Amino acid sequence: MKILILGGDGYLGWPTSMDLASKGHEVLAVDNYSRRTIAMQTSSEALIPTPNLEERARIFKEKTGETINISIGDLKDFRFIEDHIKTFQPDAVVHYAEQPSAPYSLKGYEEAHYTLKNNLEVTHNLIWAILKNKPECHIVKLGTMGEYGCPNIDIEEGWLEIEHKGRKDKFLFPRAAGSLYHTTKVLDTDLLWFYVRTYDLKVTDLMQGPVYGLSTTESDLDERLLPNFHYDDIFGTVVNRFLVQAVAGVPLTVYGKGGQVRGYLNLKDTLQCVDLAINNPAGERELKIYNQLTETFSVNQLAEKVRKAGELLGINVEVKSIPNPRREPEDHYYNPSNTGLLDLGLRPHFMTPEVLADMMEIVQRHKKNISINKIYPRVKWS
Ligand code: USQ
Repeated sequence: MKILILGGDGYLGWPTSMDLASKGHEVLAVDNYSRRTIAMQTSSEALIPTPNLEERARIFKEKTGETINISIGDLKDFRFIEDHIKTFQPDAVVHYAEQPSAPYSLKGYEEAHYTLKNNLEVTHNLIWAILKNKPECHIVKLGTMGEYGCPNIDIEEGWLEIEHKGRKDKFLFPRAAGSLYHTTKVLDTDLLWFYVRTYDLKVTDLMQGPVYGLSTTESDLDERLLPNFHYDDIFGTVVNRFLVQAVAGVPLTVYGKGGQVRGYLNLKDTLQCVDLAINNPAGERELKIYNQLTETFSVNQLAEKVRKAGELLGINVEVKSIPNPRREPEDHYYNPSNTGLLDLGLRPHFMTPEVLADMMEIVQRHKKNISINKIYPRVKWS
């Protein structure tokens, strides 16, 4: 297939580009380096410096013989995205091109405005570029489990059947996001759903939990092919942060009571899920929604897992609760359904102490790059 990856330089976009190119697809990866720019502006640079996209594609070609085509530009410019859809004529688009950090979206007015504008305009431009130039193209959109919040009922996969006063109907599962970033994802879903039911767009929305990991088949070929690995409070997700804190000898920063439960998945499983979504496209007027997670843990359980992984390497890991910079439930019910992708054939890589210890070994090799200043939260929710 011809596959366009939007946000091809990102933590998920780059490994996805390599994975799909290795499977024989014709891949075009697009990015405007927004994450790299924000990382510099906020002193949140990744642990391991990564070459730019052109250079990464060159190294990837050298190692595998496969090609990843690159284009650098801003998808907020409608003509830029339209040109790519017109000339490349993709069968599928994987849309990661969003400002993905919840803390950044709450930093101040400028950051909130940028997140809102970027995420919604890019999604809307993509929709129109597809409708006008390749309406049968399947959009695989990265959503987030955070759209649902933490409801006191089981979380279904995207939809909920409701019986009200003797009548039944099916609706999008209620959304109640915990940050402005997560709210932009809710708005994306609504936009896509409108265009699906009104213009026959084909969309799969992947509701993903926090991802952890570094290793993929392709990134294992050369350290320069590793994804951007963040441990700062802006872009670092909790598991990746804890592993760096453990190596740095900083007590793990459990926010508040640590009873916050989320659905996690290994980076390798993100790649499987995207592949499964591409190979099982939504039909016309169908918005397919999958909950993309493989296991659920509280923050305290994660900290314990990292402590055990540290033991395997002879590292003594301390855990210390700090005041929660976020406004979120710290002790709550959480039971998301996730059978859709498993039924399609997803084979999860679970979070064992060995898996975490392998990651810690990579982090140890780059220990000199760790800056303690980037670890503690710099953004408060209110
Ligand atoms: N947390 C801590 N200590 C830390 C960092 C985080 O206790 O040092 C807690 C947070 O308070 C939260 C949980 O860990 O309760 C997860 O936080 P996170 O920073 O790993 O995840 P989040 O901000 O929700 O966002 C990340 C990605 C985002 C994606 C989302 C999936 O940055 O792009 O959409 O995970 S989900 O969380 O399911 O919405």
